[in-house]
Formats: sequence, structure tokens, C-alpha cells
Amino acid sequence: MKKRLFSGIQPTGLLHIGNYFGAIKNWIKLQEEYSGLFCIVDYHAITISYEPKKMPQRILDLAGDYLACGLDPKKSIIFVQSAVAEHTELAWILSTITSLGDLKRMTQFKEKSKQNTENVNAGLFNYPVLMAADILLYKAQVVPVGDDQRQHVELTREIARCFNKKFGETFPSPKSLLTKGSRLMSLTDPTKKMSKSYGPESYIALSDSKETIYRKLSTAMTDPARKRKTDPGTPEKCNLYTLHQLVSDKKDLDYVVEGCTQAKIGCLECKKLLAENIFKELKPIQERRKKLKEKEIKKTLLEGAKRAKEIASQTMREVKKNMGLS
Ligand code: AQP
Repeated sequence: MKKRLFSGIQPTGLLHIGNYFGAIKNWIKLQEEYSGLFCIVDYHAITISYEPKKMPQRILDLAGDYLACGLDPKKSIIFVQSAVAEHTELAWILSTITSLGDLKRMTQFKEKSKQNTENVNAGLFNYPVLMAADILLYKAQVVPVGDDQRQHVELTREIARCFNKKFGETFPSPKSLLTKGSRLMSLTDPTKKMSKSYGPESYIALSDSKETIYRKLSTAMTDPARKRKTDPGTPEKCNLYTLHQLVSDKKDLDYVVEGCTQAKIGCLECKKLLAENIFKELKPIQERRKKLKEKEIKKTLLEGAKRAKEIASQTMREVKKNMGLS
């Protein structure tokens, strides 16, 4: 039997290339080898302020993006978290064995509570417990995520270990799977990770045109030590070189490294080539996205929820039995 895999993304805005290179691109490869569950984690998304009227469309858009990127409903289960009530049921149970000290250490909570000072709610604090429930409900062994989520997967392992010790062997210990694009940085502030919530100029969206990509890159920060075109640059210190390494072939990479270190090309030439290569990667996704019909997306989500629910309810029966609950 194939090993099981779980991953998800919040419907909090347009997908960006950090989400793509950090997680989704890897999903597409992994869905061949694993039995995959790919979730739209709307219960996570409501831990920050949002507009309820926009949520249904955001969910459908994200599901459409999953399909356009290459997730195949014949191979994987694609579904919305709130359609499977067992996620929150298991989250409550797991919260009773999760240490408060561990939750207080979580970097994402610290960062998000600084970003959303007007709405630091208990759900934001308990986010990692719900994420542990998402993963353990399906007894997933692997969790392909970006670097920012690694700490949450480690906590999930700890929660699984604690549950098994108290109530008997129930959950496997999940592992995170990272890619070489597991931490892309913001275009406007390379000390912060690229994030949906830092605004559209800080990221390249999967739906951006070549012109928009070039415009965003042209003002993006590069190697901070390189002030003029005639100064030699240091590609390893440049946020945009990291992006080149994800989308450019050896010939283009050699051209950029030689041109930059020997001051033969300026940052704008490097950015132009980068814009072209990023767009080459995104164009087929954008073309597939345009052809998708809303009806088809809704059908995929309904079928996905049904299949996910079958696995989830079986796990909940086992969990409750082991805990002496009805
Ligand atoms: N900058 C990034 N580089 C690499 N991977 C990233 N991921 C997010 N940002 C980067 C990965 O994308 C997946 C989905 O993330 P999410 O939407 O569930 O939550 P997030 O990590 O909080 O992503 P954002 O874009 O920063 O969203 P907001 O602004 O809404 O919080 C995860 O696997 C994540 O690691």
C-alpha cells in the first residue's frame, strides 16, 4: 500500500511563487508515489480577519489553482477542510495533550500576532493543534511544506508521540518534506519570507503576466552591496539569484553569475532574464487555469470531501475507542 501524504494551503489570497516552489510543485511529483490528500484549509484562514462574502470564491479559486498546477483528482483527494468536521473534533482532543509551553514557542504565532495586533485570538494560538489534527486524521506519514511550517510538523510528531504513549499506538510519526525553494523571501524586504499577507508588490502571484513580473522585479531588492552597474555583485547574497536557481537553466545561470561578478551586466538585465524564465514556468499553469470550469472544480471538491470523510471517520472511531469515549 502507498504511504499517505497530507498538505494544505489557506485560502487567504492569491497564490505566489513561494507557495508554488515551496510546496505545490513538489506535490505534483509526489502524487505519483504517495496516496495524497490536498486540502484547502479554510478553518486555518479564519484565524485572521477576513471578509466572509469573499471566502467562497477564494476557496474555489484556490482549488482551481491546485488543478491548474497539476493536481489530479484521479490520483489524489482534493477537498475543503470545513467539509470534514472530524478535523475540528480531533483538534479539540489533541489540544488536551498539547503543552502550552510548546504552543508559546511557535514562530508563526509570534509573527502573526505582531502582524494582527487587533485580532490575536485563541484560534491563532491553537493553529498548530488544528494542523496536527489535519495530518494525523489521515495518518499521513509525509507532509510536503515550506520551511516556515517545519516547526508545526515537528510539534505534530510530539503530539502523536504523546497520544500514542497515553492511549496506545494510534498515529504514525509524520515527516516534513522540503524542497530547494522551501524559503523564498519577499521582493520588498528580503529579511521576511514571501507571504500572501505582505501585499502584492512583495510577491509574484501565479497569475501575474510577464509585464507585471518584470515590473515587480525591477524594483525588487538585490545584493545590498551592489550600488552601481559597474560594481561587481555577489549572487549568493542576492534574493533574486535564489529565484534564478529555481527557474533558469545552466546556460542562463552561468551568464548571470559571470555577468554579475565581473560587472558585465547590470541588475536590470538579470531581472529581465529572470522575469522571462519565471513566466515560462507560470504560462502553462495560467493557460490551464483559464480553461477550468467552476462546475468541474465544485464536483472535484464534493467528491474529495466524501473520500476524505471515509478515512477521517474511521480514524475518529479508533481514537475515541482508544480514549474510552463513546
Ligand atoms: N515564502 C515561502 N517560501 C516557500 N514556501 C512557502 N510557503 C509559504 N510561504 C513560502 C509554503 O506554502 C504553503 C502554504 O502556505 P499557507 O497559505 O498555508 O500559509 P503560509 O505559510 O502562512 O503562507 P503565506 O503565503 O505566508 O500566507 P499568509 O500570508 O496568508 O499567512 C506552506 O507549505 C508553506 O510552507
